[in-house]
Amino acid sequence: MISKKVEAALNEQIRIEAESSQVYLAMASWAEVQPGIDNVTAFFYQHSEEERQHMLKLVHFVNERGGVAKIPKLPEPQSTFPSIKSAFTSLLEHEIFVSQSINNCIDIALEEKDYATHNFLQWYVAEQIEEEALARTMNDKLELIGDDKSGMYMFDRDILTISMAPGTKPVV
Ligand code: OFO
Repeated sequence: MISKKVEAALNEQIRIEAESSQVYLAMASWAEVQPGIDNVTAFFYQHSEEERQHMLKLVHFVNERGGVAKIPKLPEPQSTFPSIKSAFTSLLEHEIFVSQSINNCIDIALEEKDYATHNFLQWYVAEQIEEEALARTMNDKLELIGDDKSGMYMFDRDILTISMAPGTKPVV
């Protein structure tokens, strides 16, 4: 059984995971109408889908542990980006924010001596380490590429492979 405090923290995390899914869906839709970045588009769609799975995992956990999961209302996400680099910078910043929010949930679980929730959240800790690392790799590569069109061509060609490299996680 989870306490009201843990329930509230996990419901806030449900909102954040749902928002992440929306934010990346908006990036995917924006990317889809930009020329020549089909794999970047696929990456954002897959990432959005993953975030939805993260949300669902929390919904089931809260309900199974005697709480009530809340399905949140979401604000409209940013729908246009000045560049591919700026979309990936937002992605990295967003992942850092999500990691902090997971840490906050863990602090509350420990305060409440809720070791089951603490254990459950370790999956999210590992996930965030991988996602932050992946987002940093993407940003570093885009920094190097700058305005070079052939570099961008290769970035799009390789993005799905990069996202499955050792030390990062598969995006499918
Ligand atoms: Fe939910 O994994 Fe990142 O944000």
